[in-house]
Amino acid sequence: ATARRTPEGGLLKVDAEGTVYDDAKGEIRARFTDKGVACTKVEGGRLSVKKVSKTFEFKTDTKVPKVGLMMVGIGGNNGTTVCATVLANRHNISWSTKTGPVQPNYIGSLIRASTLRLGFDPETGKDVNIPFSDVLPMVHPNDLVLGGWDISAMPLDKAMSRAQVLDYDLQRQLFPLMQKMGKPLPSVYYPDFIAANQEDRADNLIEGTDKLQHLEHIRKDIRDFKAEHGLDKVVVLWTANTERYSELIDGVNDTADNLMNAVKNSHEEVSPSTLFAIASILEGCPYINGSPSNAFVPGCIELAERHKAFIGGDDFKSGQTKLKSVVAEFLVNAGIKPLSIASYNHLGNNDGKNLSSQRQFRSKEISKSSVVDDMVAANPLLFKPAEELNAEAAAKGVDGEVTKKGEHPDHLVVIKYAPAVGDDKRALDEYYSELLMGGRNTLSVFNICEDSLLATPLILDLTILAELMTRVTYRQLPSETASEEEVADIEFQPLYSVLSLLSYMLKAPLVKPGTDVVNSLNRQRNALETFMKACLGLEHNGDLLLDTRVW
Ligand code: NAI
Ligand code: DG6
Repeated sequence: ATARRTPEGGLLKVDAEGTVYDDAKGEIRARFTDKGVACTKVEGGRLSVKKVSKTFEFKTDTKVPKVGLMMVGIGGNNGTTVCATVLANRHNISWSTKTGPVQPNYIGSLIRASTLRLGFDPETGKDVNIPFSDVLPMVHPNDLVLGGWDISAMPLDKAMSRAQVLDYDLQRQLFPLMQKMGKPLPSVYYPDFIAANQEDRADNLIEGTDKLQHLEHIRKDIRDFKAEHGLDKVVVLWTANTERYSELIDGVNDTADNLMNAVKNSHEEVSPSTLFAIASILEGCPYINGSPSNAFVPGCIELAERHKAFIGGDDFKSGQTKLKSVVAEFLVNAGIKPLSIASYNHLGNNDGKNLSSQRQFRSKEISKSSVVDDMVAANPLLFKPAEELNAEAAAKGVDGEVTKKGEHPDHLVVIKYAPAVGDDKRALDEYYSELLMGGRNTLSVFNICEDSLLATPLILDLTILAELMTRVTYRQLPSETASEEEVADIEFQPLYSVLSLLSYMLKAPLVKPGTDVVNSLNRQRNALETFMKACLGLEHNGDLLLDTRVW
């Protein structure tokens, strides 16, 4: 069912003022008014609250292009599992396990395996839910052309076996297809960025040490891949090893120009993941960072803005963290106060081996730790904000600022490498919370994650959504009722470069500088639903369901 195709011409046609289907041009244009509430602090700590709104027109190009997905780290567990999953679905390969036959599918994909509530049936009053993939024209994962780079030269059929993720009976049938994919393209390897224990894998390298030449090499790889397969678009996605953080150095990676100079000078702080980001930006390809590194140094974000290119990151949010963002939000929104969140996991795949090195672990620790920050900050009734803590300290006679961070639960992240469990990561989380009248609550969760099987659908969703977002342009209108003549001169423009709408799939979402990160999984999903409906001129259905509440 998850591999079904949207009926020709789309599943739905919106019949609403302001929504126009232009089949000749291959576009949907839709007006949407974004309504909000502006709250300004006035004297006495009160809030002045005003309704505000902005009207936009979205234009979606409805022609689904031929898309290539180039993965950096294609020979790894995620990379090979993505290839195997797409091939198994494309060729409808089923396989036997000890519990019976299994059909290929895209379970775990928001786009392919989940639905959203579009509205209700006026005859029955019942909800009408449709697959995400049917809302707007999107690439089908079976149609993605796959390729990419790896520092390991192992051919992809053998690399799939090395990963030890998929059942043998499936691997056996996939061998000839994976064999046809050959071996990964050589990549750049700057040993200081990943763990020393990865060195024995690095036998497939772009020659030399000149980073500008490396950049040009990668750009050419993208152009060649596009030409060879007759592609309209390429999405580049980093699913290679977690790198240590690059040092942020003024004059090196703080601006786009400085970053380009740093590449020219082969500066040691330009990481492979940043180099791939630059190459993608310059080739006009969306670039997604699936690992927790700071590939998107400030200069890289500025470069993307300058080229109106699309970037998204960081770090796939697959099992433990997805659940944590839900449980933490549940507790805080229930008015229960988490005092500590202690997360432990052990895993035995190559990712775990790389993360057993301190600097690479630190990158992961940062991304895993940030996920509850906004929920905690949203509830000053439970967690005192920094200003309150500083005021309390001042009242006790302490001079100056004591903290920049408000009250926060202790948050511990431990990762251990245990080769025997392979890709089946064990994740344990303990939420220790304060209850009514001094009570305590302990919630323990044990989760066996099957890491690459959780990450693969995310990789497909990120690719499909990033591509879709390249086909949506917008313009802001002077009013909801502005006439066609009044708006004729307003140009459509692409969305902002940092695709924060991808946050649902990412642990440490990259957002427009200066704006808030939203970690709540529900809010992230709502944002996506609302955006897709807005492209059709539809209001998002809240859960007010007034018809069911009134006579
Ligand atoms: P893996 O270790 O199996 O695969 C990574 C691949 O990248 C390896 O084949 C390695 O040879 C290659 N590589 C390393 N440096 C490279 C470079 N400079 N250029 C090209 N290739 C390079 O790891 P896995 O499990 O596939 O994970 C990949 C990344 O995704 C890691 O950073 C991991 O932390 C991240 N991630 C994985 C999740 C999961 O659930 N599997 C979830 C969240 C993030
Ligand atoms: C151990 O934490 C390895 C990591 O790469 C994770 O498996 C990965 O980041 C997924 O993490 P989570 O928290 O989303 O399950």
